[in-house]
Amino acid sequence: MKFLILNGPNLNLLGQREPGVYGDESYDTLCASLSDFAAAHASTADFFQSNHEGALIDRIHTAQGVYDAIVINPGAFTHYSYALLDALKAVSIPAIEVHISNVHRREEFRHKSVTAPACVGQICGLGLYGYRAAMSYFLETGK
Ligand code: CA2
Repeated sequence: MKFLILNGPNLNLLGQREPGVYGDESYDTLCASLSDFAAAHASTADFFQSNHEGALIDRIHTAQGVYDAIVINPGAFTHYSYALLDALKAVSIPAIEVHISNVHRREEFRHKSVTAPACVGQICGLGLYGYRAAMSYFLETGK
């Protein structure tokens, strides 16, 4: 399978701040381990992180016809970006939304995802393992 792993605002700071919430692994280490995981399953993964809504939307548009599955952590855009919702709906690539933290144990505004309705499902609270869990779903179900 060809995976596109998308990460939204501030996730480039992984491992540098708030380790109690987001762990101590860096963004680069996460990408390397997911790349290895994909390779171990005869698959590939491409990575894109941006702090800009439009850049994420552009990357989703150009993914059409190229990738089999999207794993996306939209960061705070999760809670209010109807533009990201529309972009995910505009492509026919199945997506899973991942949150590192358990958003339901946090502030009220994090309980609502406007982007999840465009996704097959949502994983939250499993730390960085959530990305692999999402990839495993696609690998095992083929959809
Ligand atoms: O739990 C998640 O993965 C979130 O998507 C992370 C977002 C937050 O706005 C969502 O409500 C839940 C924030 C990402 C911030 O990433 C940082 C990583 C390390 C240090 C500081 C911020």
